[in-house]
Amino acid sequence: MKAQRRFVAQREGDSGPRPRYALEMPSNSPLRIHYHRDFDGMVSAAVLAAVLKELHGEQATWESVNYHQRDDWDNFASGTRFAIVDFHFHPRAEYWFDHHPTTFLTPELRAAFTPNEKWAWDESSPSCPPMILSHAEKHWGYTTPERFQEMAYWSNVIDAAQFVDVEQALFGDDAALRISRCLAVAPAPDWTDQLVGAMTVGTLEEVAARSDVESAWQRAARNRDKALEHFPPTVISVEDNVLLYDASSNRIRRERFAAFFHHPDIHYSVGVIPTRAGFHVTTGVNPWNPPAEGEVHIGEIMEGYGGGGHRTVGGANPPSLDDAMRVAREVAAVLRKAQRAAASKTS
Ligand SMILES: [Mn+2]
Repeated sequence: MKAQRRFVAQREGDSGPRPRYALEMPSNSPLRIHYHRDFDGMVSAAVLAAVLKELHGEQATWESVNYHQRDDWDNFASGTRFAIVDFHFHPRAEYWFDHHPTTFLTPELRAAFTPNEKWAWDESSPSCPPMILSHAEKHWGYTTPERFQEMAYWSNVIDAAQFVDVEQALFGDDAALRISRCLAVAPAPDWTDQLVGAMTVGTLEEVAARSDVESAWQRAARNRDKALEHFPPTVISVEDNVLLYDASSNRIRRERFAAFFHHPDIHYSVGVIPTRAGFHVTTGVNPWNPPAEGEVHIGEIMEGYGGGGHRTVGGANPPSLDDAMRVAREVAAVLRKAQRAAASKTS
């Protein structure tokens, strides 16, 4: 890709390389890996950095990406050599790996992607690191060390919420789970960059044993306990295996699986939570007690409210709190109706 661009630039120019192009494509600047700031994104960055160093002597740097950087995506990282992992496709990315179905921001970007030696996309992968490792083995002759196999395993568990039970999801103290929980209380925005650096050379146990990780974990665990205490008063109703809650107050601490911890018998939860800009309706199947009958596609239901998602989890951002509560009630009603219909069929 880099070589092609130079070739085009020289043909377009009247004679010799154009300064504009030299600025856009600096050949010997370090590669910067931009990664999604969550556990599997961090592991993805560490894996790619370590692989490229081992195979090519590439001295990459890394920095997390934020969703707001999508706003000017065409000019993202302009004039730099970069890779993107576990985040949106960019045609100027020298290396790109992602597993998100929503990775292409426009149809033009979708059309610009074809799998190649340095780009891969697999929607069926539960997380991003296993994709990078299998790509590196297949295309680049890499041999995956045990510590990266372990990180890839935990990336799948965490990113696809494949926890054995709600207790592991909330209280699991494996090194990967401690690191992942810490991210909610990161002491500084560039803290994850430091942890990625630690992951390029150490095991999960070694990263989790850092004193900054240990003290963040203590704080995160206290927050979890408070959030679990805060949940019961937010519950509006539990009917037909569907729980509806209102956690819109920003004085309430939230924990992703609190509904299933307090009500392990339910099949679905529907709730309203605050966001930075407004309110979010979040809907999900209980991963540890999915409905045997009457299953519906949550993402499709949420699309009807301007949102989206997958079969088992989805959300929408209605314009006001009143709208968010109305949407949550309607979604709960749809789920309850499907549950009642299934129950009457089987009885
Ligand atoms: Mn991710």
